[in-house]
Amino acid sequence: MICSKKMSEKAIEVAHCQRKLLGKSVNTRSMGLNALTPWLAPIVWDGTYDLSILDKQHNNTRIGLFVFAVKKYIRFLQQFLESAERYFMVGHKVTYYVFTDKVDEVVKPKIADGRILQLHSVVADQRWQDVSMRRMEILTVFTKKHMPNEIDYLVCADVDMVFNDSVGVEILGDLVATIHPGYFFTEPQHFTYERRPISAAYIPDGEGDFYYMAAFYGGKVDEIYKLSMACQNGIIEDKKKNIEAVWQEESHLNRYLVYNKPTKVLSPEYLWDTNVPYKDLAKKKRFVILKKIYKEIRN
Ligand code: 5GW
Ligand code: MN
Repeated sequence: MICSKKMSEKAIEVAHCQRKLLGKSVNTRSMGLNALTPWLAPIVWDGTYDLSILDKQHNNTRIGLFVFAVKKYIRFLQQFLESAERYFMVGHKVTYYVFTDKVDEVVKPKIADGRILQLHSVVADQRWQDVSMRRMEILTVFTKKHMPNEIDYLVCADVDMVFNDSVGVEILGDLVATIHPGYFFTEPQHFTYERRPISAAYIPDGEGDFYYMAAFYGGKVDEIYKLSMACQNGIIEDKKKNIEAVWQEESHLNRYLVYNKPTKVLSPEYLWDTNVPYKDLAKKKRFVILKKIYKEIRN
């Protein structure tokens, strides 16, 4: 009798600790280590989900992967697509939306059945800052016009990356963003948000939850339409004032996500940087940032 009472007390205590782990941490620096955000969105880590259940739920789901490869970044495209064929949404219906200024130079990888490669021509902006911002403009057009009939969810990715482990339907949600691996343990007041009130990307001190990286985010097509419109409008407003947000479209993305909380947050497993010092943080390094040789790539 006494023994079983003790046992149940122990069980209650353990359950309480587990809930604490899931809930809001008092220490904002380690908030990303949780499995839930304070607004009850899951933070996706390996081991927090059962993929066989999710795969069945997404039996008929159509997924788009949006990627830009203009100018010298076209050199990353082949490896990007080949790694996506190995690891990205394997067994599901996938459409690649590739935007490049040199459609003829694209080396098409072998694409599995049920997967489609769309190549689109896009102008190459002179300034690199404009290249990454141009993605938002193209996103507004495609999420409005073409994608609603073709796919259910869209995932947007940088091309200077490689898939290195499975990335599946566990990442799908209405609005999904990934924690920047470099700001994982950073206090919110030190996030590199746009801090000038004159910019449309402005985030006041005291607001904001995570610093998200613009290299991997996604959601339902209509949600990405709303997101890209908001970011694009912000970029245009700033241009009219002759200013540019500190991290271009990433600043506008972060602003949007402060006031439109993502319904799912991806842990740094989904944006791994081999320069990050705490190597054991991510069991799986699913989508890895390639080191750039700046002199070669920047122009
Ligand atoms: C080139 C030089 C400097 C910055 C960006 C570019 C560039 C980016 C380009 O010449 N061509 C191009 O297609 N991009 C696209 O924008 C790629 O999809 C790239 O992954 C994305 C964001 O630019 P990144 O990867 O240089 O940005 P960070 O934040 O990863 O350094
Ligand atoms: Mn990048």
